[in-house]
Amino acid sequence: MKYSISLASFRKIEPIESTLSKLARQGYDAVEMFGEPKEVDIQKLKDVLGMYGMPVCGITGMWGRSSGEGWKRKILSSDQALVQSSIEYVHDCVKLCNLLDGEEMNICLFADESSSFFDRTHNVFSQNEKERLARKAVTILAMLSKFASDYGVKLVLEPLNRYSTPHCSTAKDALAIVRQVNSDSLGMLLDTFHMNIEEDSFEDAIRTAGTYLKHMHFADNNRKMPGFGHIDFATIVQCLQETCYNGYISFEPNIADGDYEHATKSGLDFVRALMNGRGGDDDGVRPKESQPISSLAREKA
Ligand SMILES: [Mn+2]
Repeated sequence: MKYSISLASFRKIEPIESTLSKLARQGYDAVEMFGEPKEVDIQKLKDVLGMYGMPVCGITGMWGRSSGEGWKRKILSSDQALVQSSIEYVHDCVKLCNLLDGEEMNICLFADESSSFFDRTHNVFSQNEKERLARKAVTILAMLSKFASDYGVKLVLEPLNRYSTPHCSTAKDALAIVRQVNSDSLGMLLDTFHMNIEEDSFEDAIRTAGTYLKHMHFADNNRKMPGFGHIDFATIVQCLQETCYNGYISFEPNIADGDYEHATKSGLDFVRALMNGRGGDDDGVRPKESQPISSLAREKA
């Protein structure tokens, strides 16, 4: 299994050089570069990646609220100008991916907030509207995957969750679109954080994606590194092994400050141990961030 981590997790707290200098010693095979092509000095980036011997596995699309520009990255907008700029955004990321020798970029499907007015908490969203937008997604993704294929890049459709976009939030939603596009250059990405909110079962979602599953994002239910929350990664890892998944496990944690080296190292070690058939809850491998406040309180009491 190959392990990667998303540089998007660190971009607000420090320069890429600092992140790579810390991660280079931790055992990651690659990094995901964040998709902000207009902010990147490619030669400088290639130099620093080369200095730390860190390959790029792909580009993390900065969709939705993950970016200040995210509001205009809406492939399913009813505003044609926004659709066009979203298409150009993907083109620019695909070119960046190619220049960095990466293999893939994730696509998330956003539409206009106003046209998708719905009850986020309960995910009440009409099936008709969902199908209408899925048809639109198929047309655009067919064009984008052809473009990506010309650059030797694969697109991977990533379901998110109801709080960011309702248009593609489960493996089933993504599979319906990917099947219709029917291109070798379009696969699927499943993200454990989103799966935890939307899927009936981690295993069913992974089996639904089947051979279309080309990339995995790993974060715990609280979006910390795996092992720092309550997602059952042992079951997920076992299912990935049973389905002969051979893409990257790419970590996508929320990182709050520069003091993250324990988390990024022990989260990776935790998943690696599960892959190697160790690391159950009873053998002490599960990482600890610090002693939980509740147990300190109990000791004092
Ligand atoms: Mn993700």
